[in-house]
Amino acid sequence: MTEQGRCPISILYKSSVARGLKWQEIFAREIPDLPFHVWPQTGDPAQVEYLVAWQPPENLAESFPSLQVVFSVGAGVDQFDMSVFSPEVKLVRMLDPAIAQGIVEYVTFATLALHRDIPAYLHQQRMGVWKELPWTAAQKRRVGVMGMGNLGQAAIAQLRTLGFPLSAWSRTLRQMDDVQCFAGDEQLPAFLAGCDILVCMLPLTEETRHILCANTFSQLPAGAAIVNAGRGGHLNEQDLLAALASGQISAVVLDVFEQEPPAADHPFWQHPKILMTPHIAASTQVESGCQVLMDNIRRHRAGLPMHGEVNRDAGY
Ligand code: NDP
Ligand code: OXD
Repeated sequence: MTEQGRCPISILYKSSVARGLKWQEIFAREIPDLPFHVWPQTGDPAQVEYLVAWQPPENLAESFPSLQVVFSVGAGVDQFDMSVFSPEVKLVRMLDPAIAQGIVEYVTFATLALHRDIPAYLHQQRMGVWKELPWTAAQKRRVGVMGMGNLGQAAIAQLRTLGFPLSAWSRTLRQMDDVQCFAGDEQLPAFLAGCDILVCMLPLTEETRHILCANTFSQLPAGAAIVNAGRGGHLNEQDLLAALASGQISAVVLDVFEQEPPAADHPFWQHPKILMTPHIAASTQVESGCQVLMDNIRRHRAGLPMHGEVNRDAGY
């Protein structure tokens, strides 16, 4: 990796130490001349050109003057305060195929759970009630996905095999076979009006914070259901409780929360219309994530664009 006459360079990893040590082993095997340090070990800070982190260390610019790229260990980058990165530093999100696989599984599970009234049946089970609820064919259950990026599109491709009529919404207009596509704020009402199940697969940005709010719920068909596997910040929790109480929203599956874990007395824990999971929809895997990172570093060294470069103006 080192070129003649160039100062030595290194990578600094700052996240779960156990995972970092595994990545270090893979780098030592596959790119032995690129030192890989696991925080709090940093080696010579002046040599750190690549940072792999969930949360970067403080005083980034002063501490690591040669920094060129910050890689998120996850698909999301909302945890980063982008103002701390100098404009020349590139920011890259993780496009691990294992994350896409996890999201495909989770969105399929959650959509089917809502389609087949599983939250209501779980409640009935706890109450000792044996009662059949009305059944709706998948062909009559309209599913809409907010976010048509790497993960939204992967989820849609799987949902298509189950026969649901599909629509999707993004910032710029996208196209996918057999999917009715909408874009931008202007087309949001038309998109929402056709979603019996709404799946949020958006990144969290200033524009998407609290997008799952009373105004959005009121534009869905009465009794619609929601999956949130994006970020907790997408959901206005008080508005959701009110919409569940009124029946405007019938049930939800939530993987992400404003505060994780929610406080012990949070009303979501015991709510009969809420199915909760502890932010497990998908996560970066050691082998595949490391391959994606190594590929991107090679691309950067070769002057090529990296996969997953973040548009800082858009915030994702
Ligand atoms: P991408 O950047 O690939 O795609 C984002 C999509 O959202 C794009 O289609 C984009 O539109 C759309 N979008 C962004 N802003 C807006 C807006 N204001 N209005 C309408 N559409 C908008 O992201 P990924 O698919 O890789 O990931 C999405 C998110 O999933 C992550 O940011 C993360 O928060 C979450 N996630 C959750 C996990 C979990 O375990 N629960 C695991 C991994 C990720 P356009 O196509 O026009 O750019
Ligand atoms: C991610 C996540 O962003 O796990 O990768 O949420």
